[in-house]
Amino acid sequence: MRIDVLTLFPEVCEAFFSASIIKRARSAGVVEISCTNFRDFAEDRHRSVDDKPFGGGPGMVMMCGPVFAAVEDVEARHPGPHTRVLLTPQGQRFDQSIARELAGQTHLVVICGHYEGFDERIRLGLTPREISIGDYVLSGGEAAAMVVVDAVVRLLPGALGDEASTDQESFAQGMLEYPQYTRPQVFRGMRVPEVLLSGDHKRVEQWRQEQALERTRQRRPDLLKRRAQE
Ligand code: 6GU
Repeated sequence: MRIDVLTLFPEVCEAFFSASIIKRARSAGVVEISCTNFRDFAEDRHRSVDDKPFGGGPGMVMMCGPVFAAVEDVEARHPGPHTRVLLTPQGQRFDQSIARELAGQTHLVVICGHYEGFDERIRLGLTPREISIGDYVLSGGEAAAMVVVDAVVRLLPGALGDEASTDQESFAQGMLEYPQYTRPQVFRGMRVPEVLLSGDHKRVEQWRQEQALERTRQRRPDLLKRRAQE
């Protein structure tokens, strides 16, 4: 898979994509990620990427020119099917099933806005898939791009190495994770549950399932309802 992230803050995104699992996935050739600055596609000598809204009002609006030019440039340099993703609080709420869908694509072109919003013709002309990461306001799409790219990349075959698999994870199963413990067996009087020390894999598995179910029931009953409907 290839991912192009188009942003006004490529260094911020690049730093995040250079650590941990994403770094490893890139080194392993599982994903190619490139961050591009809209400002490199500005059309005036001030390198403008935003301007005041027609009709007045507060804040600045991302201009069409640099956004269209940046998208068209990365797509021309990497022909083939591409999936345009626009990060905006007005988009569809991101979840694990959207992450899985995006992980099945070959080239994601991720557009991060900043300022008060995008010129509407960016939506109309580029017809991107619009995604939000939740019901709160961020100052820009960069943090959302990191969230989406992280959730997608770790689903790509080979991203987690041979040892791990994502299909037993929280949300993949439509449930929260069971409690985990590591050394020491007793910490400040708190003991690791006996079953986990028993060496009885069947009992351990059963305990974990019960714990996951109970935790989901208490904290996220909505997930169980959704699971029942599927
Ligand atoms: Cl994708 N962008 C911004 N600016 N704010 C958000 C968001 C995205 N998702 C939730 N809030």
